[in-house]
Amino acid sequence: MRCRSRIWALSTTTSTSGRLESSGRKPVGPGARFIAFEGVEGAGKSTQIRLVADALRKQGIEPVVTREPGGTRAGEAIRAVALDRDLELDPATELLLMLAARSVFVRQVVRPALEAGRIVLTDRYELSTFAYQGGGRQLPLTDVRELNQLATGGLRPDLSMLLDVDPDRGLARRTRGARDRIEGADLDFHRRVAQTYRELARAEPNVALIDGRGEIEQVFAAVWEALSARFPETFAPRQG
Ligand code: Z5A
Repeated sequence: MRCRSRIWALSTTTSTSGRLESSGRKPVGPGARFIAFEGVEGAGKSTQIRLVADALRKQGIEPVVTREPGGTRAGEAIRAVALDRDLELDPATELLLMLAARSVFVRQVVRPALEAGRIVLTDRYELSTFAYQGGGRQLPLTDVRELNQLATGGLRPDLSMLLDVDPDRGLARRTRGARDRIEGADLDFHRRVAQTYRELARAEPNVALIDGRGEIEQVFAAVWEALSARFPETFAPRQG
């Protein structure tokens, strides 16, 4: 089992309310929130992001909905390479591709949106890298974190919603066609990813662990409750 101290290593926190201002970058706008949705394949991230975005729109708030790897033209091009099942990529190359996509994503999408006071909902961010390339591919987490720090400039989500489902259940939910390069890895890989996510949920700050096994509406209620517990001014508690 991966030891907790490795998970903690180099864990610095710079959420939107943190060091952005003190590091000399433009301050984030009022109301800015950076929220990541995380979990194994089929955990329900895209579904829950759609529901949260719809609920925000009903409150008159238009969130920035995006994903990783991707979210920018360069990032989508990198995604196509990273997930191409006809390519043989070693773990370090895979890591560097994910982080190249993140670097441009942070600079072109996330920071400008936060500076404009927007809510950013992203399908995956740095916990994916810790779980997939650290846990799944078994690259040293200290290296993964150090390189991630370079890619993000230290920008961390205000909250990561970790939708917890067993990988078997997640993979069984999939409805798309052929598996991509990472989806196609063996079940042990996906189990290591899920296990690392659970360890991260215990060790990292600002992670909400959500039971993703229930019906979609049930999971959404838990997601919204976690968001409104943390940001009641933005995610109004639901009635009834
Ligand atoms: N990756 C990485 O290795 N390192 C990194 O740093 C980053 C990414 C950033 C990107 O895949 C791949 O990149 C991913 C990790 C790797 N590879 N894997 N495996 P992605 O994020 O684009 O796609 P995904 O997450 O792997 O798969 P997904 O299918 O999009 O998962 P999802 O968004 O969590 O699920 P969903 O689309 O919301 O739901 C899937 C189906 O389940 C759909 O039919 C839903 O209607 C259904 N569903 C959703 N919720 C429920 C519930 N609660 N009950 C029943 N059915 C449900």
